[in-house]
Amino acid sequence: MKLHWSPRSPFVRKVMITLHETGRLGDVELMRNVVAAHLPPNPAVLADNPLGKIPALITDAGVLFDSRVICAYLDRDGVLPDGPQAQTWAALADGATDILLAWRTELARPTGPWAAITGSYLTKIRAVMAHLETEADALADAPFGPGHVALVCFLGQLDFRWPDCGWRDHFPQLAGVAADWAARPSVTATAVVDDSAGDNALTAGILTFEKETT
Ligand SMILES: N[C@@H](CCC(=O)N[C@@H](CS)C(=O)NCC(=O)O)C(=O)O
Repeated sequence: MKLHWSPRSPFVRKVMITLHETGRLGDVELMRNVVAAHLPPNPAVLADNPLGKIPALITDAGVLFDSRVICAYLDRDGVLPDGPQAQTWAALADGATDILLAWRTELARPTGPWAAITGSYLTKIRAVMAHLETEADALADAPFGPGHVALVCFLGQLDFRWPDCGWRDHFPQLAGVAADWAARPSVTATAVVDDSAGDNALTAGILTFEKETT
């Protein structure tokens, strides 16, 4: 199998964690691709995924996308316990990750970001984090599954692009369970790597959490 891959992509990371957890890492050849919503679609990716997005997995049975489809395919033997709760956590995490990516794109807009939409993103991310704080016990009690995989990648993206947002101080229960996930070999082995450093200052100081949410 071949995977359209980037070390910076939170959605690709879901696939990489799943490959580690299922012991299938050796079955996949990684193909480095640069993609971004505001760049012309990468032709190599577009040829396999008309949406121009990664991850996309090339298998003998055809090309698979998106990350949730790929992860389900890779874990067809059920190593990571799945179910409606796990999928709901995955949907929440993926939706929040979509927001973080769209927010970055908005901040890169040459004419400046549209304040109405970045304000909406901020409100939603705060709501997601407040919700996850209330789910911390349930997350800790549930076996590590597809929802946890997606949450690791969402929180990893938050740490990668908004390293100073201080979410651990505001959401200590979530920080506690996230620290347990961070110790898993699949998670440490897939830490985000910025192989084109230089634009991280773009988001500095934009995302903060309010005292009321603690
Ligand atoms: N729902 C998709 C989202 C994938 C996605 O947004 N990937 C980003 C990279 S992390 C991408 O390919 N962006 C390029 C674009 O939007 O054109 C999934 O779960 O795989």
